[in-house]
Amino acid sequence: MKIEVRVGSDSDLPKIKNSFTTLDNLSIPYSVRILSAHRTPDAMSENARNLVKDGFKVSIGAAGGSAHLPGMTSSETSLPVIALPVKTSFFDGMDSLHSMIQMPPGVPVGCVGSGNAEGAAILAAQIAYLNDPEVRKRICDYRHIPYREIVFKPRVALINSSPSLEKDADASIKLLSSFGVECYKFEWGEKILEDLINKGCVAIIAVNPYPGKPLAGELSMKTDLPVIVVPCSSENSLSIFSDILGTYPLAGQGINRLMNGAIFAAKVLGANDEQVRIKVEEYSKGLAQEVKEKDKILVETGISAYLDKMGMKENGK
Ligand code: RP5
Repeated sequence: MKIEVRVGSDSDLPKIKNSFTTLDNLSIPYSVRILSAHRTPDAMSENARNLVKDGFKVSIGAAGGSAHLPGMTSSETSLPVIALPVKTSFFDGMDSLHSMIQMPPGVPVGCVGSGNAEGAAILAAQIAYLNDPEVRKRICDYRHIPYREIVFKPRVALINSSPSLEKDADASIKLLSSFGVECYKFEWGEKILEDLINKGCVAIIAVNPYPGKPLAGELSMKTDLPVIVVPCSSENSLSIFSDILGTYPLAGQGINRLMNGAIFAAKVLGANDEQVRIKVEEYSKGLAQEVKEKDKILVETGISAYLDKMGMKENGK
């Protein structure tokens, strides 16, 4: 079994039924668990830590309200975790989505729109079976999109037409290379899909700087290659979520979180390439070590000395 679906409560099950029917229609098996980030944190973490050993390639974490399940799961596994915000009675699931999406640097999830259970299932299938032509053909038939042969290599496309994220784009390419993943840069254009497939890319990171235009969403409707979208903006407007708020099978990242998009891409490829996965695992251990060292210094020196040492002003950075 390659796909796990975990819900925070049994009350989520009827609300994400489309995930199950979609996977059933694709004849793809999956395991379903009730694992709450808040009510059963130990069981939730332990199961997340065992996902790789148990043969899974991807997990869908569905939860509502203060929806920390996918983020906490991602903290405990090198596999990609798809965050499925469950619709709630007060804010139509926007509370769930906002609890999930803006993950801290280094620990990404791929977030779909609230209630987008079908999109989450399709995305999970596309990730788990990226290197399986037979299942890819089934997915393409189901989605009424043309099947294109690929030779699986850890190679991703980065579409970025946004100068404000240029530095992050270069840093992302460097980071991906340290994971053994090649990354080619592209700009948005008519023939983008053809161009990146011709280059041998098998996953796509798309920075979308155009509020209200779901460019990445539209791209995801033409291909079964996993598409990761990074909304990019300096404005406070919900229209920058136009990709994520649709019903597309997209792995949405936090605003301007391009590096997380790159790490999520590495997790997607790592699910299909053990050497990449091990590198991602080592990277996460390094992140944890950094935080532990900072905590040690803080405890030993106190707040003022710590802020001085780190070059941080007392009222912010
Ligand atoms: C979340 O709290 C669950 O994912 C669910 O969406 C919500 C409510 O849970 P119940 O009170 O219905 O069990 O953790």
